[in-house]
Amino acid sequence: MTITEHPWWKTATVYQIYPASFKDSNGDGIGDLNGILSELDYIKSIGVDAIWVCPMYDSPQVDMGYDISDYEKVYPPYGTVADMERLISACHQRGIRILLDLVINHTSDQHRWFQESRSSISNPKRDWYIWRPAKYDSDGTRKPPNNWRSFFGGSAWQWDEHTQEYYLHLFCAEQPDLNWENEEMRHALYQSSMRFWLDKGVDGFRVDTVNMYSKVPGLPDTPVTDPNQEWQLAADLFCNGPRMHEFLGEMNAILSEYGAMTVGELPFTKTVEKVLKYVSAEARQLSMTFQFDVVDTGFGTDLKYDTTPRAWKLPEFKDAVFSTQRLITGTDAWTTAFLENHDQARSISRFGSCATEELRSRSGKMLALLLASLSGTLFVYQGQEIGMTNAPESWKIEEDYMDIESRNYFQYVVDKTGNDPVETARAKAALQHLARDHARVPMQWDSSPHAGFTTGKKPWMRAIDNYTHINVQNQTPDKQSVLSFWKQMLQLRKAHQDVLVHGDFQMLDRENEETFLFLKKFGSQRALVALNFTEHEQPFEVPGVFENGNAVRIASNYDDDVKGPLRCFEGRIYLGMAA
Ligand code: ISL
Ligand code: CA
Repeated sequence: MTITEHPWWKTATVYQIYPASFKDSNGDGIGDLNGILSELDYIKSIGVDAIWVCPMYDSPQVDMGYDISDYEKVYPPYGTVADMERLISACHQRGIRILLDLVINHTSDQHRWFQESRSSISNPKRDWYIWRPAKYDSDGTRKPPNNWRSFFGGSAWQWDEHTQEYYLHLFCAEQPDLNWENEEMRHALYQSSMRFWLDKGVDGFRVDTVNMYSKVPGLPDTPVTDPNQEWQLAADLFCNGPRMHEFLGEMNAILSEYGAMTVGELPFTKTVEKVLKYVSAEARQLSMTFQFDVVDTGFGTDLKYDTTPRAWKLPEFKDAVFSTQRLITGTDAWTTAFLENHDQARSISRFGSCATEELRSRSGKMLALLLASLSGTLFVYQGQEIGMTNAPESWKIEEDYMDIESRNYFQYVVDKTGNDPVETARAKAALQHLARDHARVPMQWDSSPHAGFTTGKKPWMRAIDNYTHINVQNQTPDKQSVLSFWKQMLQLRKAHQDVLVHGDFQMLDRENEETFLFLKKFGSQRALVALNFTEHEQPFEVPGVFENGNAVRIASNYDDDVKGPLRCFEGRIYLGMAA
């Protein structure tokens, strides 16, 4: 099959699993592969086609497994390679495809390649990572080679006493960046990280930070955008570098031997022309990418958490959706739809409301309806299907938040402001709204202690107390639950896949700050989607987009088919033919 005919992944819904927090099978408080295996029938029952398992490789877990010390081993608390083989075949038996997370911009500093690389300047693997001599100030103070900031705060360079040079780490110091300029490294990496698992039958990869492998030659300073900070965000210099497409071409040659699909994470890439170079079928680079436009809504411009809760207006959100949807209009490219993953706070807390149980359920269904009607491959994150929420304000950053990004940011604000109460309270509010931690809590299975995630005494991360009423066991038999609604929406999406999955997106009410109306078009088919993003009734009339004004309401998060105003967080889909 050529890539331009319909491969399986275009109409697929992918369910993302965070191994540490999905299900603990042996009571040690850490989720594991056998836990995933035990819930495959549940996953199948949602109506998804594939799972994406976040890194389950051996790792010191400084960044929750995105710091890999051995691509060919499993982190022992999660299980073994044999458990992975069982999981792969159990998925396939059920007709579920399985994607792994490909993290190859960096390894852990505990990977044997880095251990060798740092052992001496003349080691054959020295050049497998990015080493540079120090710079010195006029007064002789040692300085890193450039002014780049790491994503987790501080300089992106770490001084190595032993060999008296710096190495580059775009993420934490325990995640040294691989040197993709070194061909020998690249081929060893493809073998260990890709072929090893493709040979075991995995169906593809979610590719971590896929646009950072090629950096601008010479690694120059970036212009100072924030004079108050010593280290600057240098995304333009380490994203989408000159050799990116050559490297992806090499990878694609291997991936296509196996017919594997890829979904690459594409941060800091906003222009359509740049994105298309990664996702057009003809370019043969990646099957699709994750654009950050939608999930970045409300983030601080320089530092993600330098913001306040809900610092966005609906037109911005709509523009962000449009920028990802438009990728497929008049092109041979493909796109994705998602509102959550392990790096994002919960979508109901960000874009809906959890002020009451009624609002949580209503807005959660409205967001499900939105996602089900967007074009591209749909990704659902564990817990999203039951409408899980952010952790409450009572949680303490220092005790209950576990993520290195959250903790480092909070410490940065404390240090920078001398523990100013107003500034630290603002930082806390931003984290309560946007931290990655909210997605990483234990999955809420039932109302038993720790949400039924573990039979042990203590999960690695605290469960959110609302598990007593928000859980899989409650929602499964309840026809009105968020879970039941998700199941209906995924079926509906399949039943109308031409217009819902493949259709062209047209925005209808960009300036409106309360409602979101858009049209999906496929041939002469039309689907109108109307969403109320507020608790209050909003005026609405079906616009004149349908032939003879004939349209059938095919979905809503309210039972009765009312034509007039949109009620509290109401969402509707109407189907008809073009006027
Ligand atoms: O960090 C960012 C902004 O704050 C993003 O732009 C970042 O590039 C992106 O989220 C990368 O995330 C991935 O790689 C990280 C890991 O911590 C994340 O969990 C993973 O999804 C490092 O491997
Ligand atoms: Ca376990």
